[in-house]
Amino acid sequence: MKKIGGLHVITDTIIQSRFTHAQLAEMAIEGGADIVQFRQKDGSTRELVESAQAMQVVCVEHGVSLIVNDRADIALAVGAAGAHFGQEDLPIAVGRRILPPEMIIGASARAGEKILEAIAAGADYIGFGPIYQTSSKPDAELPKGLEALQRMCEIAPCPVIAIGGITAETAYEVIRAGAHGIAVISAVCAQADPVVATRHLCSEIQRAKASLGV
Ligand code: TZP
Ligand code: MG
Repeated sequence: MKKIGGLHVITDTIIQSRFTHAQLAEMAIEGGADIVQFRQKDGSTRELVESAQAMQVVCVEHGVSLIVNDRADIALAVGAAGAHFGQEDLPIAVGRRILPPEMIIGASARAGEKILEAIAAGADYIGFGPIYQTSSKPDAELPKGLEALQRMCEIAPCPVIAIGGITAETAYEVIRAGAHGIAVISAVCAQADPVVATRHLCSEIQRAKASLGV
């Protein structure tokens, strides 16, 4: 069984420019993140490989999994633990065909039937959102809310990672709604101290899981 952690921190150098991807990964890991995800929508392939490679060095050093958003080639090139594909990215079945079976594949799914399709095609976990309003993804859909998340978690035969506008104030209710974990950008990358922010998120996730007895 592949380990899909409870806190995925997605590194972002657009919403903030104080830290590089690798520095953010280092701080997120120090704060307790289970998975860090490299996500960069522009820049040359050369630049992306270099940033992802620097993150992978940090991840290997600390025994934390790196997931690369969208780019199976970069995930393979740097020896990442997995890749995450959105609904406009590589189809999950194609990703599964070109990535080794031990690699984690995450799939964004917007609706119940998409979850089942993604799992049938080989996804190991589902990303669902945005749960709340987000300004980190300009083309994000309208917020789906906790009730939709709860329904998704009931349908999904796999871990569901909730995303979109989740903060330390809302992490508790998101996990209580049934999510296996959360993925965040601004709640870590845009905070004054990303290490402290990550720690706070971890403790809220743990508090929610303890309240559910899991
Ligand atoms: N996919 C759906 S919402 C989102 C992505 C990548 C952005 C999440 O960023 P934040 O800052 O945690 O709302
Ligand atoms: Mg994408």
